[in-house]
Amino acid sequence: MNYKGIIFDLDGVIVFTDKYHYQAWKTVADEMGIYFDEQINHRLRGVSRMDSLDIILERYEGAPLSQEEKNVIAEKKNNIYRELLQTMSPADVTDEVRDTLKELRNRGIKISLGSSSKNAKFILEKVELIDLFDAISDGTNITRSKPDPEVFLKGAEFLGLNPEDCVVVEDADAGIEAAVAGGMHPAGIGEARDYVKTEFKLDTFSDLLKIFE
Ligand code: B16
Ligand code: MG
Repeated sequence: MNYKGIIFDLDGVIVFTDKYHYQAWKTVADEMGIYFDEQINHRLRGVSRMDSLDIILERYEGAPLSQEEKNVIAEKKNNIYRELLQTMSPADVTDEVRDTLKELRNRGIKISLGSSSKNAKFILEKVELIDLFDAISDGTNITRSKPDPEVFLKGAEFLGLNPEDCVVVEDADAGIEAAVAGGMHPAGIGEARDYVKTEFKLDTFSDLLKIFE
């Protein structure tokens, strides 16, 4: 099969910002007296900011919060998170990832991002990868979170490709589900490698080159 495009999840695939999400949510949760640990943080992978807040608030024992109050909390978390992202640099991306992206481009494959994050562009700029992407589909152009396929369908559309001509690279099961729901071909890395619906199992990032030979 000759695939024409590839759509990458960001966190957990290209960069690893869970630790920053954790620190930022932890600061907010501590201030509100809400229990929060690494295990709960793990449930936030690939989940949108507001859905992440709802998961954290499952353990909140105060009076119900209005939408406006929730927005304030989410914005506070995001400000802390953005401060932490400021420390990112090209050294936060491995040579393997950078070289593989370049080689995919050399082979004429179109590359898009497909991330739930509204900070995706900022992160790609900080690590100096933005120029390797032909399109960016992220949290700023979607209304529904993974496992809904919207973010990946937009990615394919931005590349001018049909979904079935695209491979999606994901580290979260919900992202694999989203790729399948969108009619794309999921490649799983990390935890998603062995998910039941993963079509291509990646032991390492550069294994992607085998799909595009
Ligand atoms: P933001 P991905 C996701 O990115 C993260 O995995 C998830 O933990 C985060 O809550 C979400 O982005 C929204 O991020 O607050 O920056 O908009 O894995 O889809 O690249
Ligand atoms: Mg991810």
